[in-house]
Amino acid sequence: MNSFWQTTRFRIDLSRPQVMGIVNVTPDSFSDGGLHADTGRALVHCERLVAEGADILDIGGESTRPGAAPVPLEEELARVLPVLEGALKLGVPVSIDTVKPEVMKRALEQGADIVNDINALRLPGAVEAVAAHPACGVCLMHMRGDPATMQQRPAYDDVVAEVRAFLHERLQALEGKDVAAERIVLDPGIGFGKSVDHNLELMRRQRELLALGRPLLLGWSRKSTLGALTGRPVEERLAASVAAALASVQLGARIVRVHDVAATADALKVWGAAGLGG
Ligand code: HH2
Repeated sequence: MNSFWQTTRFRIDLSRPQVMGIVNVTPDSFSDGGLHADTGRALVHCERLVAEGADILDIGGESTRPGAAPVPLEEELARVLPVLEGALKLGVPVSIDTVKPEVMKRALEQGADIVNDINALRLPGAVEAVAAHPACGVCLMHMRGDPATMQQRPAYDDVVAEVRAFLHERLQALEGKDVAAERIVLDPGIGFGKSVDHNLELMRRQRELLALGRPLLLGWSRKSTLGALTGRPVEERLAASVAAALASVQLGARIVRVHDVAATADALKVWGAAGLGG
């Protein structure tokens, strides 16, 4: 397994698990909608996450929670580009969380390090936007359907096999455009067109996805499957989220995408000191 993730400015060493801190510049995200919805507050949040130990910042301007309304291109650009500009000065890799090729292009022109696409670059022009860049990193995530409909009775014969086949196909699509494998990480997309049982099956059998030969990124933070397991509302899922991050690292993930950076970074330090998850 390659233990680096090549991105625009940084070759990220994955020998230590990386904490990707979530910055939602949205009024309607599922757990923190509206909290960082203007540039100034979003940048304060970025600085705080870096101080808390974020290795990577992930900036998104469109909520992907089930049933979320789509955001027009100009609105998404207006939300994310000013935050990206400030975040790029903080000394850590910055990722842009978008499905729109035009947002990817503009963000990459501005210097973004990584494109994180929950749609795995399936919109026309998205693969090309990444392939036109010499070195940016990319995260390809599995999603069944789209955010408007994805939680309506998701069904699979074998969720792990189907996620794996999908990610394999997307990896090949990028490699076919000469995007080097070391720029790419993969994500099974917890909660995106999956039932509680599907998500837990993906967790238990996560190691099967390592056979694709690329590092895994996992995003369990505050998600509803953790609510189903614990009976807790979204604002009370810190312990469950940290446990899920540790479990995913133990099962081979190299990047965890989280809201609660300080708690996750601390837990991973102890985990690492115990010789686990390395
Ligand atoms: N989850 C969310 C958004 N982007 N990207 C990746 N690679 N993996 C994920 O699991 C993932 C993601 C959803 O979480 P959040 O950003 O907190 O909520 P919202 O989409 O409502 O803004």
